[in-house]
Amino acid sequence: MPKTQLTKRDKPVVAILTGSPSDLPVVLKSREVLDDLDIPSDVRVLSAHRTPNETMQYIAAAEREGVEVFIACAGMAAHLAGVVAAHTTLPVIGVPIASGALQGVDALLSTVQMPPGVPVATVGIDGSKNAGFMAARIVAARHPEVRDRLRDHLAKSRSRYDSPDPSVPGQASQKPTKRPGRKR
Ligand code: RP5
Repeated sequence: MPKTQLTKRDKPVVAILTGSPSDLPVVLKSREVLDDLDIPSDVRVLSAHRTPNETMQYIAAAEREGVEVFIACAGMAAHLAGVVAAHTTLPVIGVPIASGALQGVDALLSTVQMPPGVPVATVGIDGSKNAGFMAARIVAARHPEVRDRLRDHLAKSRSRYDSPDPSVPGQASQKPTKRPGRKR
């Protein structure tokens, strides 16, 4: 078990890969989550189709440098997460990105339907935030302080429900509402 507390300034333990610069606005949401939890990460634009050699080299280097989990984001015929999973035994989280004619449905199916033995833990279309949280949960297995930070985060998100106030957006539904009766 590591002795020191993990901070953003340490060597990356999460590697975030994405297939195109055009994906970055969505992809960077997972980095924000990791930053907020003080977990060091590295973001790279690398494509399974356009830069396959560089992608493989990066995966090998990241493993050597102490990365514990990969997040791989791609749109359309999304092969990036699968390619990462083929080259490492570390956990891989796949994020299907909404783009092109099918707006992420193609990427979702490409990412989630992996053959047995080469798993990709797939989040929803554009589910970059949840990829960050899932990566944090994986990192927390080796870093207990991250588990504490995740617990704090969950407690904070629960506290929004402590005193429902209908004047606050999103809380109005806590008021008992009349449901339309069945017409007989
Ligand atoms: C995928 O194709 C990328 O992940 C991106 O979502 C999509 C389109 O890429 P660009 O043509 O915008 O580079 O490989």
